[in-house]
Amino acid sequence: MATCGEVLVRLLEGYGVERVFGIPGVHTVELYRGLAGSSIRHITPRHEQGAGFMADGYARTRGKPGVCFIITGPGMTNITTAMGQAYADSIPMLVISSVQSRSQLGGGRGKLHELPSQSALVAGVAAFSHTLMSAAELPSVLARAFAVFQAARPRPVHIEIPLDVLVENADALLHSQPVSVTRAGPAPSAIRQMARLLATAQRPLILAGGGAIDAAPALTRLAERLNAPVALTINAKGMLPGAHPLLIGSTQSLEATREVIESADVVLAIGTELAETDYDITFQGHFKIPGALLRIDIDPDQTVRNFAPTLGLVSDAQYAAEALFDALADEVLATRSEEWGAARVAELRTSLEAGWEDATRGQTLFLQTVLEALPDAVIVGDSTQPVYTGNLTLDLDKPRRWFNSSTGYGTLGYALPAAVGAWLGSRDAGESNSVVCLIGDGGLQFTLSELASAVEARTPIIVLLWNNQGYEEIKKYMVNRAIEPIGVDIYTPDFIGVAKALGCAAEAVGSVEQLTAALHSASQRSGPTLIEIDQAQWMSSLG
Ligand SMILES: Cc1ncc(C[n+]2csc(CCOP(=O)(O)OP(=O)(O)O)c2C)c(N)n1
Ligand SMILES: [Mg+2]
Repeated sequence: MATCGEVLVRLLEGYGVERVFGIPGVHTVELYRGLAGSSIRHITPRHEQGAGFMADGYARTRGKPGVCFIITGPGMTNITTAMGQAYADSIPMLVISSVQSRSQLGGGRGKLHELPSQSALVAGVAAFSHTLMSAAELPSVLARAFAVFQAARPRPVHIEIPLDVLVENADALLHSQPVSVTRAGPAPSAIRQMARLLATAQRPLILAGGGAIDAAPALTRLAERLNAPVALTINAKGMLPGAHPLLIGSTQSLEATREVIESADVVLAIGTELAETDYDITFQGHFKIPGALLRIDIDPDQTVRNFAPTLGLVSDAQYAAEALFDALADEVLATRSEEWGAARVAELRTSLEAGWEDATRGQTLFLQTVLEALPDAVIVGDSTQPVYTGNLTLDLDKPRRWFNSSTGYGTLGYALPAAVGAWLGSRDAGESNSVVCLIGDGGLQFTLSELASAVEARTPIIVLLWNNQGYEEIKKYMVNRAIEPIGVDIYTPDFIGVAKALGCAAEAVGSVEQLTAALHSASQRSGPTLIEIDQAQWMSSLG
């Protein structure tokens, strides 16, 4: 006989799942019965938040949902933060958990791991949370989950399986097949209208977000045909390579870039929320789009949130960008001023670069040193100084190579477990990128124990620890508001000693040369390395 738990594992294999992240407990052992004989490999973090962040990093490099097996109660409350980050950044994640037996749901009897309503608690950070009331429902609820991942705005999905359902006989389901759904394409009439508006525009401009990363080739052709400058969100970085003459970068929160966007007469916003962490990171307000606004998004809600469009279109970004490019072949383009397009972008970039402060320059040099030593690196960032800087100053040559928790939900501790997941996802995708975790001394202390998971999973991630002995970003906010700093000068341990004790290679570096040498050695290892950079020492080494 096959149990519901065993059939679940087979169905997940059918959907192409290669890894699950989880910490087993008495309530989930039945999820593991089918795992040993399957092709799915299990990764054990040290905390369920780590499982969620690993699944998130995995999804971003693999381009497939990250899957977690989680115990009911504390396991699920632990993973909700990671689900919140994935929800905010539209990352596909499947969280499968146990829950009390059907007859005891909501019983309040004080059973082990019991919550009043686990599903209600998790529903706020999921596309949906479903309680499987019989094994027979399993194929259809998995089909719903994968329909979200394949064809809707990707987000976490939670399926909880009552303990008695988990062991139900599910022989009848052994031959169920995975279902596949194609994303929606654009309505031809809307494409014609948008193409007409873009063709008559004199100063068109494109704002692209993480929802559009698979549309990179089509969008690049479109931008080139229109001579339209392109601004990318953090999650879209790399859609246009750094040297592309139409690439503005990701500086939408800065005044000079805002002036360019304000002078555009038609703005195409595609796969972007137009939200605070990409367009107003210093919380000043005043981001404006006075031109006609064309919005394309897979999520109908998102075509109208934050900025009402002149025209909104619900579609997959790639299909829409391709259709727009084709439709423009039938249009005569308005004569464009020579001062627009590449010329305007070059002027903007020169003026922005002239204004970077010393700290920004020093941290940019730090990031460039990393990319020179490891040109293919995927850089997974936390919420720390050099990540904020890179968000503004760094351009990548491919998408899925720069992402961090400074955006969206903004969770400290993300980068270490997410880097482990990203390394595994990169390997499962058949790529051989180095994976770098860029994290502060505060952020690292949230998930430091995941260094042990990285050792165990044999992931040779390179953890770059930016140490300034405190929560510097928050200290700055306090000082700027004349609040006496409290709670921000934290005790920082001997990270090198801790990392070594956890089984990692570790060293401290203080200059460009030392960093380059340390990165080269780290990239030769089969396990993780921690490289500590003292902020003050780094800045003074630059003279
Ligand atoms: C879970 C969580 N708690 C608190 C914060 C608030 N917060 C944002 S940045 C920051 C400082 C982080 O310190 P560190 O990682 O050392 O980076 P630094 O600012 O010093 O470069 C804090 C406490 C947060 N973003 N997430
Ligand atoms: Mg710090």
